[in-house]
Amino acid sequence: MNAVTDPWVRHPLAIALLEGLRHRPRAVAPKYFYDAAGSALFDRICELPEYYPTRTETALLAAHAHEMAECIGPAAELVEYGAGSLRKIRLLLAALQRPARYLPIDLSAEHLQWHAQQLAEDHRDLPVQPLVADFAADIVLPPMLPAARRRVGFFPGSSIGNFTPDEARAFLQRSARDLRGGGLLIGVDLVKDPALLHRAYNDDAGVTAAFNKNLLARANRELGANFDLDGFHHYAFYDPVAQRIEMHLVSARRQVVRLCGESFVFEQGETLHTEISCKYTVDGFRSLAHSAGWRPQAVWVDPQQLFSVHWLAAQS
Ligand code: AVJ
Repeated sequence: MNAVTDPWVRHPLAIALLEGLRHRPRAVAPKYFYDAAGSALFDRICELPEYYPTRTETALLAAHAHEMAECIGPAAELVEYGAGSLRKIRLLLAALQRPARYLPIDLSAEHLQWHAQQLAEDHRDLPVQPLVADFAADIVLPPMLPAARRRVGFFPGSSIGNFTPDEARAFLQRSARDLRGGGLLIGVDLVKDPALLHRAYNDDAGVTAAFNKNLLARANRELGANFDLDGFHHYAFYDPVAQRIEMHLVSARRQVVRLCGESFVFEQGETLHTEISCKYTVDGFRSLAHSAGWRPQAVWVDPQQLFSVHWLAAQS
């Protein structure tokens, strides 16, 4: 039989990597971390002692779920951006009045399907409609259910930090349009002692390094590339001027990598930029949201001021 191989040239990861490797400085968007292995590694990051965001935000959601549910109101449709393992939504669901539907959006199709199934089994009356989509661009939401009163976004984890402030504003403008008449509950990591930030992205167990290198492992698995995972150093640092973490893979030596029939020379010390994670002050984020057409309302911050959760109201 004449077997036809995958149309790998049109593979989104192939397109992004080829373009990112031809460009200087070399860069690939962080959304490509999240295949099934990357999503599992990210779940392990969330459990690390150094990685405070997940723990802190989860505690805020647990402590203030009823106030948040009050903001969201009854019979809301919840749209979650970058739903991951669907853990945090459970805290809100426990406090919400008659949620009309839950629409988790994620790029990692298998991971999303599995966790959506688990959630649906635990919430028999809740319609769950997973969407495999990239919210970095326009998304098309299905029409609201007739029984729903409003549509509310949930964007936890400070994933908005993966966008530059300009890209974040563009996302907030698109979501303000998609969630017209509703609101957005969004988690935002705060500026803080750089040493604390540095530790959060340089854990002792090396899970963040493995997560970073999973991008290369993924290229090897899915695209037949030949990245040597030991030939690259995980390097993450906080830039206090730009108020962001930058994560890189730094070539340990001069090497040549083959990808989709093309050769790429990495000089010693040359980097592939894989992620930014922007941090905000509470006021800085509120004014960004305001400039994107939202009305910033309640904010919840932990006593150590590590993390913030914002309720933004949309125009009607
Ligand atoms: C999922 C984007 C919020 O920026 O902290 C964790 C991803 N990268 N450790 C973050 C991440 C390295 C995370 N976000």
